[in-house]
Amino acid sequence: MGFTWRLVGRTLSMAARRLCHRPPRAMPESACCTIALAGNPNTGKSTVFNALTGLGQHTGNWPGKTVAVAEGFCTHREVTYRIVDLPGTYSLLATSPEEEVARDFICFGAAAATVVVTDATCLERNLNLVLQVMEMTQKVVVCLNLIDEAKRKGISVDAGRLSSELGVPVVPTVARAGQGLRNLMDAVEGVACGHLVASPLRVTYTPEIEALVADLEPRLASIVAEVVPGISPRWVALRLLDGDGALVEAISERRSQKRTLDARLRRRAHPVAARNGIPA
Ligand SMILES: Nc1nc2c(ncn2[C@@H]2O[C@H](COP(=O)(O)OP(=O)(O)OP(=O)(O)O)[C@@H](O)[C@H]2O)c(=O)[nH]1
Ligand SMILES: [Mg+2]
Repeated sequence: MGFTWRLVGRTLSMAARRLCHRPPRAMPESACCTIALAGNPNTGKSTVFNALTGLGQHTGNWPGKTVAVAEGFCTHREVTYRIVDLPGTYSLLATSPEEEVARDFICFGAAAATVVVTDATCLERNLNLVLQVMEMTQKVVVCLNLIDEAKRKGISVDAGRLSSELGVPVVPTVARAGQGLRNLMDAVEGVACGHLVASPLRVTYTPEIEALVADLEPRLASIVAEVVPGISPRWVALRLLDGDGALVEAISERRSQKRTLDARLRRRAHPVAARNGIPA
């Protein structure tokens, strides 16, 4: 179910959607939430990651894969974020170990926001992944990197227009010079805290696919909300139609693990509640 630029172009020219601003709801001081950095190879993800996290990074292989994932911490406006630098991928269809790791992290990593780092000199190619991430989750920020290179090549990108077309924040940066990173973290904070509510542009498929999705999506909604909150049931329905057995297995495995854990916690909480006079 790949995308073509024609589809992207047609979808982008549909009615622009607006970001909805809600009154700021402060995060508790020193709270730590996870932010994923995704993007095509060579778009500057690690440069953004290094500029944000500085020292104290940790790099390790993803369990069971020889794919490196780096993590570090960044404090912005008194909130500490765990930043995870994902491997570069052109898509999230899980056809390579890198795609699988990036896809699984966005799906199961409980990230408060995913930043998609894009190359402003070849945006067309990068928007494919942006749309795929937006299909998975609403909590997306687009980092429009390599703005200096784009300028050098005579390319200018209207970040405001792109943001209203996509329905998610778009922040221009020159990561190598550290430019725009404060704005990027402001947008991340807005999306992670929930005071910047994105309404990502939705790709519409053929009527046959849409009819199947309309049937599956409501039936998946409660399982998805229980096991992978924040992930779109529409995206899970599309993966089911794509025959993605590994994803279905991963979701059902996590569901049974969660239920076992919940039952154990209830059993442990029961005597404590009884001692404190709280009915079970
Ligand atoms: N001119 C310019 N170069 C940049 C910018 N950001 C990153 N680079 C350069 O782009 C190259 C690739 O940067 P990386 O940070 O390694 O890219 P990446 O996305 O992590 O690459 P992979 O991990 O291989 O997918 C490096 O040479 C960076 O110095 C920028 O804003 N402007
Ligand atoms: Mg890198």
